[in-house]
Formats: sequence, C-alpha cells, structure tokens
Amino acid sequence: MDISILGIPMDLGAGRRGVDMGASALRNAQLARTLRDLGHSVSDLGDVGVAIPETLDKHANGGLVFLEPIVDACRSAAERIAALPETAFPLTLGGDHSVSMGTVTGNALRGAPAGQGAGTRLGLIWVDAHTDYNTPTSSPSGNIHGMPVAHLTGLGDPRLTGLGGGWHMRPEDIVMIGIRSVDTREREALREAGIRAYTMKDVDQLGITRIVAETLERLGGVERLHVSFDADALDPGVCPGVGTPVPGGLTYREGHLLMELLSESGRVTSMDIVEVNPILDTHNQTAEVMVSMAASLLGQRIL
Ligand code: NNH
Ligand code: MN
Ligand code: MN
Ligand code: MN
Repeated sequence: MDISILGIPMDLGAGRRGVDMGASALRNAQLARTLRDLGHSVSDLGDVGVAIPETLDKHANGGLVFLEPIVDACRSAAERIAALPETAFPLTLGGDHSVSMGTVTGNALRGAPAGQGAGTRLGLIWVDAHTDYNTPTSSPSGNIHGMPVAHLTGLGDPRLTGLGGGWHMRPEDIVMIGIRSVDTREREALREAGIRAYTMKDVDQLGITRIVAETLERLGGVERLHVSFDADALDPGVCPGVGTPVPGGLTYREGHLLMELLSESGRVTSMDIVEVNPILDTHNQTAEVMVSMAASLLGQRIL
C-alpha cells in the first residue's frame, strides 16, 4: 500500500495543552519505519500549518474556543487529503480530535472532481471513550474536540459544517466503539440521530469480534471506511498520555483485535491517530501503543 502520513499539530480544540506534539511523538515512535517493515511504501508529507495559541485571542468567537484557526487548519488538511491519489492510504496524525473534521471531509471528497461534492460514500468508525457529538450549544466545555462528529453530520456552527462545501456524513454510516463518557445533551442528540454506538458495556457483553462483524454488516453498502482512533479509547493504563482519561477503556488486546479484524476486512482506506499528548505521557508509551495499533490495521500479524 502507498501510505501518506500527514501531521496536524493542533491543540486548539482541547482543554489542555500538548496534543499538538502528538504527531511528533508518533514519528519519534518509528511510525514510518514500522509500516515500511510491513512492506508498505510510506511517504511523510510533513505537517499542515496550525496557528500558535499564544498568538491568538482564545474567545474571539464567544463560547467557541479558537474557532477560526481550527476552521483554517481543518480546511488545509481537507484540501491536502482530497488531492491525494485514490490509491493512497492517508494516515493523519493529530492533534486533538477536532482535526478529524478536516481529515474525514478530505477523505470523503477524494476522487471527486474539485468543487463537486463527495466521491464514493465513506463510512466512519469512531474509536473513542467519547462520542464527540456536542454542538456549540450543548457543549459543557466549549472545546471543539468534543464536537467533530456533530459537525461532520451537519449540526452546529456553519463555519465548521461548511468544510465539505455541502457534503455531510450520513449518521447511519457512523459506528462508534469504546464509548464510556457522554454528556447529557449529547446523549439526546446522539439518540435522535440514530448513530450506532458500542459502549464499553457492549464491548464487555458482546466482545470485539461480534462488534466488528455487526459494524461491517451495518456499513455493508459503503465503499470506503475511515478509522478515527482517539488514544483515550484505550484504557488509561495502556495510554496514559491523553488529556481526558476515562477509566474502564479498551484493553491492549481489544484494541489490537479491533484493528486486526478491520484489517482483515480489506475495506479500510484511511486512518487518524489523535489525542496523543506527550506532556502527560510516560516515556512516549501512548505514541508507541498507537503506532502498534496502526501497524495492526495495516497488516501486522502475530504469525
Ligand atoms: N465531552 C467532553 C466535551 O465535549 C469531552 C470531550 N473530550 C474528548 N473527546 N477527548 O474525545 O468537552
Ligand atoms: Mn475524541
Ligand atoms: Mn478528544
Ligand atoms: Mn476521547
């Protein structure tokens, strides 16, 4: 496979500083070399430009923290990804999870003639402790990293919902896995939208194998699948370097099994790794675990 790595070193959407260094930590954990050793051809496209928070007015947009610079970074990321050849596998490195408004949009628009809406349908597998389905009005924090999925489906601030030039995700093409922290008004909106979300209770009861089988069946009519992997989906004991740790997460093996089974399906065409915060980490453990997750999704096997 031709893997294209693109960094989006942004922490403007998170409540704590440091996830902007996540892309660097992942590169430092031998991401490219690990994937080359699996036989892939890997090119690192470098980083998208992101504004420095200290140079900005945090509340220039009322309750929406750092809105304009987040829109700018997401737009740059979407443009870079949309321009990649259809055969490339974009592997995007956050940054906080608001980057996914740009990466998912860019992947949805790949293969489409410029300015003419989406190419083939994209399914979204959101691996996260959180559902990230807040809107500016429902969010308790104002942090945009808690809002990307809502905006991808067209709910929220028009400057963020407009990134795809009128394209939006269909809620029925979204599946979430690893969920264990949902805000009150977010829960209502999520139910209304009909998004399938597998909580940690579901992981305990059904197991990853059944969840992946159901997910692939639900997304059966979708040509391409994007995996957006928030490091906080894994248990904080496995991935301590995250800004909003929630106990009771996916084990190391559950994370790998999820990636291995998705890999075997042969249907995943792009991936994000987000929310890796080296400032809060222990000896880059979180970046190393996330590199190993990417390796499992991209073909690494035990035997
Ligand atoms: N739900 C909270 C919020 O909207 C926390 C979101 N934090 C995340 N999401 N890390 O993945 O502020
Ligand atoms: Mn997230
Ligand atoms: Mn987040
Ligand atoms: Mn999260």
